[in-house]
Amino acid sequence: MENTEIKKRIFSGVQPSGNLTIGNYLGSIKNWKAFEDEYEALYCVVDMHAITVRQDPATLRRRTYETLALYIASGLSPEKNTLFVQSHVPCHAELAWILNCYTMFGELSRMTQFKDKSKKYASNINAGLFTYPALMAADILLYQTDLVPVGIDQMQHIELTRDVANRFNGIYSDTFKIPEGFIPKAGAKIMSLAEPDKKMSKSDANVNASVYILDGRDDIIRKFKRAVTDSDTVVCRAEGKDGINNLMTIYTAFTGKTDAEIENEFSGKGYGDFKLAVGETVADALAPVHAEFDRLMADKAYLETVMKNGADYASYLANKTLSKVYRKVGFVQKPR
Ligand code: AQP
Repeated sequence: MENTEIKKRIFSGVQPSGNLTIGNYLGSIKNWKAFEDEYEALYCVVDMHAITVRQDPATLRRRTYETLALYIASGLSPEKNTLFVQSHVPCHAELAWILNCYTMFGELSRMTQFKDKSKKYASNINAGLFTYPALMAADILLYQTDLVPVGIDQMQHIELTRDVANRFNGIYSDTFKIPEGFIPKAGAKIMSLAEPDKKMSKSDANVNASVYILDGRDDIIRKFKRAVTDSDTVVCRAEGKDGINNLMTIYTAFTGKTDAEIENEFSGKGYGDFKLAVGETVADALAPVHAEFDRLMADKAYLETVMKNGADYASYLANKTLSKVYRKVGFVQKPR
């Protein structure tokens, strides 16, 4: 259904590049439901971004379905939100090419995600990894997006999107809405349980560093029990206590409790009690997501209907922007 009430528009997405972590959940998906009534929202499974790192084709296909199922299992209604797969809407690739021509080499070279991933995947530093932000700018700008809810790690790409959009608008007159990033209050950056000075990532080779949304209860609790902390014993937020700070952030994101309330709850208790409480809380919160996920994955036909409807509507919106862009840059319209 087209946005006839002129609600503000939201766009966001997740790469099906691994098993989704509670970082992806708390930094993005979990917060999306709150926008459902106030905004018109589009959420994409960004499979084209995922292939900037080598993916096994069968696994990528499975994870694309799983990511869509997780969106719905996390509470997003396909009736109220447009849920779709990026490669089903060719306008993303088409606009990305154009934006590549308005994004500077120097800008892309400064992106920390590119620097980090070039180190991590040193034998496959492909051009797509480098121009990833131009594709992300296309994702966002195609829908004349107002707000992009993301974790902190993606803010640099949002800034670049704004710069590219302003540059294009400056050359050709207003074409793109300038989007704002939206960072959640709690959970904007969840750290690795094994190396708490590093972001938790779905592609981390150490499976104990990340808690996956679909981890079973026992695994979740075990991973939190093993979480790296420090030699202190008092549960409180302080500089140098990266591990405990991270666990407090996770606990807050799932319970809404403030730091003072957590410190009070665990005063006189040790790290062991706290880690167990965090593990149990996370496992309890994710149990209904697991049940709904299993139900959805058993109904591929339903997921495919959601995908198709989502892509049809997204294509309709995206084509409007793309044809405007084609006109502005001077492409000749194909004769009818
Ligand atoms: N650790 C995190 N804490 C909070 N938010 C996070 N996000 C990712 N990790 C954390 C947010 O999740 C959304 C989807 O991320 P993405 O799949 O587009 O890519 P990413 O940021 O590169 O996430 P990963 O998990 O680290 O993936 P890989 O390992 O494939 O690179 C974004 O909103 C992101 O901010």
